[in-house]
Amino acid sequence: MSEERGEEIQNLSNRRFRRRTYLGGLGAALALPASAALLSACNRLSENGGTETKVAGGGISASAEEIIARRKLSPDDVTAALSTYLPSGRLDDYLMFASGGQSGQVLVIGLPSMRLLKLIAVFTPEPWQGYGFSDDTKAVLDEGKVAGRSITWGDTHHPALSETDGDYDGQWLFINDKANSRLAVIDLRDFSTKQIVKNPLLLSNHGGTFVTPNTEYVLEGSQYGVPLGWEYAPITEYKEKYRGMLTCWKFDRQRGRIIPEESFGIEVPPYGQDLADAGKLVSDGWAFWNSFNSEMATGGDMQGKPPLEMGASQRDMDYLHVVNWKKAVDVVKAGKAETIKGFKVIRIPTAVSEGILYLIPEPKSPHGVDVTPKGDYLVVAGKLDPHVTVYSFAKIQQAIQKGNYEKDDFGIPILPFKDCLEAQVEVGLGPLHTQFDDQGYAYTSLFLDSAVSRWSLGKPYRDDGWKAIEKVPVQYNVGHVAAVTGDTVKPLGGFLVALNKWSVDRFANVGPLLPQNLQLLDIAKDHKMRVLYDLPIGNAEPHYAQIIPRERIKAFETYPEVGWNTITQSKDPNGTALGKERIARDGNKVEIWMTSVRSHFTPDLIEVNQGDHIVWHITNTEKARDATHGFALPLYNINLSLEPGKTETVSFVADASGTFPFYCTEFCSALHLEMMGYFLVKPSS
Ligand code: CUK
Ligand code: CUA
Repeated sequence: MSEERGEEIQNLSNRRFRRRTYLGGLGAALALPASAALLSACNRLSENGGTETKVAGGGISASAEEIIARRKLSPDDVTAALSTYLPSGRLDDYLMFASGGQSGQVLVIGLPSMRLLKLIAVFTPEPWQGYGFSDDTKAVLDEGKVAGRSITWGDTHHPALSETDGDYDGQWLFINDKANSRLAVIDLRDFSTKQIVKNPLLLSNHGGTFVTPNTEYVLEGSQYGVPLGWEYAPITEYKEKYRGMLTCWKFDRQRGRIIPEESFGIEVPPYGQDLADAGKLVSDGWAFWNSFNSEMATGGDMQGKPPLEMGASQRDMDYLHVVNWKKAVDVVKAGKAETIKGFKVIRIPTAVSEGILYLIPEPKSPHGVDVTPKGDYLVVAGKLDPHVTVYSFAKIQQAIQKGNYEKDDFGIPILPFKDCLEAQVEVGLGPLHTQFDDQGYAYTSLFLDSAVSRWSLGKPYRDDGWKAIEKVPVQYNVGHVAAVTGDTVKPLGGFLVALNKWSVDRFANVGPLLPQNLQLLDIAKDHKMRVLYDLPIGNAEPHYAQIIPRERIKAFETYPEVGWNTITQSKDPNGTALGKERIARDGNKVEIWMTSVRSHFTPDLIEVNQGDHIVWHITNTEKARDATHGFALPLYNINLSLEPGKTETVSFVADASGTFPFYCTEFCSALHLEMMGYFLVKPSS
């Protein structure tokens, strides 16, 4: 840009900045609740001057006042907009990793702007990332096969960022697939999925993924009971044969992989285990799962029995499962686990005799259990009870020591409710999930009230005791809430996102299947909570999310070296440097080492015979940030993403003869359209 032109723009923007703003007199007239600082700043600006400003192009620019009037914005709308707006080029302070629900993906959303930054493909093939098209990513998806069958979707619920000392370290992300009891490992160096593990004994999970404070284990609780290994058993044998299982998956940080051989399960009754949380600090070594069907209802509504959900809501109490996972690790090491279908399982009697498993009554059909930042209390929210119930970890330990407990039908000790209870706080209708801030407040979603409750934790968090403070409506039917690092030992507060199930009237009508509504709330300490922004999610139902400060994520800008294998995160033996491209034939196997760089593929002309086995390596030799190429091959259903430095391999049989123009699918350069070549397959006869 010339200096002259630069100055011109500078002057223009100064003039615009000084322009009269709406708040000058309007504020007083409307008795704005907008902050006084904002008002006076705006007043100062307006005193300095400003009439309407001519802008380039000859039009009159609208003043802030005019925009507000034209768009019918209330003062609250204006402060909300100012709280979330990011000028182009300015970066969000936080990243939110939200589950992608039925899409089988993870959504990455910037806060406070609430802009969608990325979709991470996890359980579902995804063309933009070439996920499920290259040999390596196909192999990752194949790890998730169930009894040899490819599953092409996932129901992701609970993302878990890896933790060091109970706080997010920004290195790894885990997420569960509720539908098929699977887990995935995502590497945050490149935001891509590296591993899927299938639980060999279960078909559904829910209370996962949750990590232990140093990510030693990734926890996964089953939801719907089945015989372990899911072989057929008559429903009349539910109590005898059906079971739940709490699985501790060993995570090896060095290898960046879950190690199934070092993982194990703890057998539990078929009580419909639900959400979970790992203990931390004083409760490190323990983990907690709710359950909602201690009645062991099995439905049969057409056989004259109560419908399942009624059967499952008959008792006043269900059971919180209290698990000493550290002791369980020792018990497995001592050889006291059984092996079922190749997987180690601690059976119920062993879990009981070793002091690994306890139950505590909890109010009817609970959903979330959340451990407070110091690890000293557990907050359980019962969907059918307007209170949150707070258990003291110290009291639980005392009750265990005391030892005079009843047992359930499976011989598991039931600790007396009253002995473990610290407080109950009436927060509103349908409480589900709780997060925490840096002020000693807790935030609980209220599904039935469509609201978020802010309530205060008692000592040692706050002196005002356990009590409800305020509620703010959200739109509508909130499931989880996520606050900044809101489930760690150091919650930062400031923002909270309500992940709402229904959006009803919030967005333009796009037909009967409506988007979800993720709402950003300002929960700063100095004022009442308020909703700032609505983000429609139009591809699935997110459940849980976690929010981490942006600077904790140290992702690659480009891959570290040209010829990089993104699964091994090291040099790929088939990485190809410029000038080293080649095609080799060995019998009917044709191997291609190709490079891509703006704006060509080398080689750009390949001829093979019908029936040849093709092994095609492509290395993007670009070093510039964002210089991604794509690779599309028609008919053969191939689309790759080649980020700078990446090497991908795709293997297939050239079983269809013909003339196949391959091309780059990323608009990478002025000659992008010319970035193509021909793959000719000569008919065999
Ligand atoms: S569940 Cu979805 S709102 Cu899977 Cu965490 Cu509670
Ligand atoms: Cu490379 Cu377009």
